[in-house]
Amino acid sequence: MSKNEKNNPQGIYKYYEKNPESADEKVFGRVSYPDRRGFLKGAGLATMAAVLGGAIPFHRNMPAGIIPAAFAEGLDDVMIEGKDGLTVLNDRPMNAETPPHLLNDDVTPTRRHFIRNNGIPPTDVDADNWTLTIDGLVDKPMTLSIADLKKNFEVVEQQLVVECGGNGRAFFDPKATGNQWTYGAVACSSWTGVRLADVLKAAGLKVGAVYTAHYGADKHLSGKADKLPISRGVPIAKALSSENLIAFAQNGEPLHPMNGAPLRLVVPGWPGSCSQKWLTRIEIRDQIHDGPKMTGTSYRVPNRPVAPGEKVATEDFDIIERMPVKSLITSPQTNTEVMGNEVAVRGHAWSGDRKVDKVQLSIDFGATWMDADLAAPANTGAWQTFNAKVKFPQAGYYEVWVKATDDQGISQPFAIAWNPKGYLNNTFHRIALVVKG
Ligand SMILES: Nc1nc2c(c(=O)[nH]1)N[C@H]1C(S)=C(S)[C@@H](COP(=O)(O)O)O[C@H]1N2
Ligand SMILES: [Mo]
Repeated sequence: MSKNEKNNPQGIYKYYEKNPESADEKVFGRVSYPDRRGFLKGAGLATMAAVLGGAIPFHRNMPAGIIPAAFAEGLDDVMIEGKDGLTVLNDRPMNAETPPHLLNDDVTPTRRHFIRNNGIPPTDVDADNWTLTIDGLVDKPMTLSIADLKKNFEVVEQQLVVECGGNGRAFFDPKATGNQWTYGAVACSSWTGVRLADVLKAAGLKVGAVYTAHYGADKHLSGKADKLPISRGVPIAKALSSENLIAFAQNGEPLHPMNGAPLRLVVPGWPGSCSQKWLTRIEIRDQIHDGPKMTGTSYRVPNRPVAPGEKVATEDFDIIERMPVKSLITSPQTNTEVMGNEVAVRGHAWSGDRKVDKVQLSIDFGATWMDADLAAPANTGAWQTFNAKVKFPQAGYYEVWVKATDDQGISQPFAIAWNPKGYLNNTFHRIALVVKG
């Protein structure tokens, strides 16, 4: 649903009127249904019953596409099977973010992991018969099943940050087109898989290898089989760094269908778009990859400072590589009341493929800052959790601001470095608190 529809429960009904089956598919996510009453069968029915708080005795009578009246409010919480509390920004393709206070866990539970889709996800995914092909500039092109990957390579589990390059776009002025992500197009799940580097080494990179090219099984929004929604890649040096995984499990379970089941890349610290979902092929190329969303101004920023709203020639854009230093307050939730004069503040900080050295908080609009306690990352590519006790001098309205500084001494800026496509907003996160004293 669009933002407008979200605030207007009628929207969902209109939307179902047009095409109930595709609405079911989008609203309830994973679908493999043989007939019109799909979401009322199997997992869909169970989910719905759980959400409604009881079984639906007459579910066989429910026409396709009917929306239980109980869903007219709080729809955001129930829209996507296996997800909980996500805010839907767009339904075609499905894009949903996580409110900051639901990202409070050190390791993001799958149900809280955001969804960023450029196309139509594959349905009827068969993990047992899934294959990954490695080809292009390699000595030994290969096609591997998931079982082959597990058998032939060391299996590792790592906590890895995935953040969309457009996270924070909603705060651009002038506006940038695209999904209006606020804070929650970021997550740090625990991923299990094999190292991309190990697989590439086994295939043997040939002299002249420059870039990877990633391909997935999702379809272009037009539905045309020969058009890809997105196919990005990374320079060989980045591909060979040991934190990148070809992952088949998320938090100890198969990947969520919307997070790329049954196989995906996880390239932490770089734009999420490098982490191809529903991964089927990695091609090694002798040039910078030129697949969809690699060229033009996609995932690129001007190579010089520009004024807000300035037009920038396409040749003046550079491909985004590492993501910038950033932090997020995940507790307390913004707009809560604080009883007493003290509150425990908690959150996470991360910086591309660097470490964060320092996290600071301010309650006086940036005049003074205090250091928070900052934990080490669980492993390279994980975010770092911070904690602080914040005292307020008197009752009243406060904002808590957070600022992280990485191991190169680079801090978050106060103001957005505006760019035409709305990428890389790493300004301070702020929460509002009313202190009751
Ligand atoms: N096949 C495929 N892979 C994809 C995408 C996609 O649309 N199709 N979206 C990318 C983008 S832009 C991001 S930010 C991440 C988001 O991962 P998530 O949806 O699991 O959170 O997936 C990336 N991988
Ligand atoms: Mo993204």
